[in-house]
Amino acid sequence: MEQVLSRFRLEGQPLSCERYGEGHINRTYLVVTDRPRRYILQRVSRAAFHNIPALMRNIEAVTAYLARRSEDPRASLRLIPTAEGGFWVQDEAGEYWRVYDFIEDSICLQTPETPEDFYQSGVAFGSFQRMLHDFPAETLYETIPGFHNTPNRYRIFHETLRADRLNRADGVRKEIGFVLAREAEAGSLLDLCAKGELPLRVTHNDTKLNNVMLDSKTRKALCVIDLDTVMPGLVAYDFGDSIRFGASTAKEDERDLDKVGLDLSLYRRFCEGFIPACGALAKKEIDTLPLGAKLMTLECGLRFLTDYLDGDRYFSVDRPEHNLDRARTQFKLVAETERRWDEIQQIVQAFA
Ligand code: ADP
Ligand code: GN1
Ligand code: MG
Repeated sequence: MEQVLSRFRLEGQPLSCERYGEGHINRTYLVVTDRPRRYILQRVSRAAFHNIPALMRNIEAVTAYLARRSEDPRASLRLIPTAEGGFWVQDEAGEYWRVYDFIEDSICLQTPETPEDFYQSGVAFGSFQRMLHDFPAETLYETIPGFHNTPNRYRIFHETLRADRLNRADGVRKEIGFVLAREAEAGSLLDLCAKGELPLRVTHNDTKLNNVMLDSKTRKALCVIDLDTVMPGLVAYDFGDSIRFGASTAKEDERDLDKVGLDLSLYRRFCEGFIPACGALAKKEIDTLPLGAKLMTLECGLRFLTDYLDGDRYFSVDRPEHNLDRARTQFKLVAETERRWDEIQQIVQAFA
């Protein structure tokens, strides 16, 4: 790690470098130096991303674009240049590394402590989308092709189920039945997009609450992080993924499913932050937000279940059934979404 760090233009000498945060994809370290400056060092996941130099070009372009739009240096991620020029290095094992400035005086939450926190994350992700409204989307490389293409996620699921490498399928027949019963709906957002009824925008695509930083003093939205999946997408993806994670009454990997439900007051509070911050959304876009929340939750559960069947090769896990526990919380949330569909429609339609 020392060798990797020495290739970046850091201020001061690194004193420590320790694992940090709760992301499921990259390997993140906090670097403390002998100056006041601290940094985030990340090893970018090669399991998730297949062209990391192109991914880094996206992030360079997006962060530079955002930095020009705000005077607050903490309002956008800042990449640290390398001694060789550029913003990433590759080590002898072929791993790719990057360094960001640590965003000081900020907090990153795993669950909202108050409805206001969730509202602020809505403001952050909505503003992010609005600020990128004029960004030249065609210059962005698609870091994970078909990232939110739910029918394609089903195709991968079927392949993985057929292979059943670890003979885990028999133990999860109920979960398999749950996803199969909902396969017909999977393409509904993409169909509307293909018919020209929903516009493609530049979206974040991974809008979990722990991908946004709040100011620790004011608790206002500060900065959106984790830009690996910024790609053209639908507004319903960003709305949906936020709701999936933040409007749940339990953590994503809660084992006691009785604790997992939808908090509709949080759902409403997120709408209040996100929808106005996006700027002008078409009526059809607003109408499809609840569907986005349902599909993003179903898709995420499907991805966790697929990874469980595949031997946990994509998402980081801390225990053998971690991905299965995660899949189950998502399916419980989908079932709750179906049960409370009319109430949800009422909440969202107030913004149409
Ligand atoms: P992953 O793709 O694995 O989720 P993230 O980029 O989201 O990786 O980083 C993981 C965690 O590290 C975040 O949830 C956040 O807590 C922390 N983090 C990342 N970048 C910064 C930063 N620039 N400043 C402060 N904390 C950060
Ligand atoms: C991953 O990287 P992280 O932890 O913010 C994943 C998301 C999932 C999420 C589930 C690139 O997000 O798509 O929704 O886990 N990111 C990628 O918690 O696959
Ligand atoms: Mg993250």
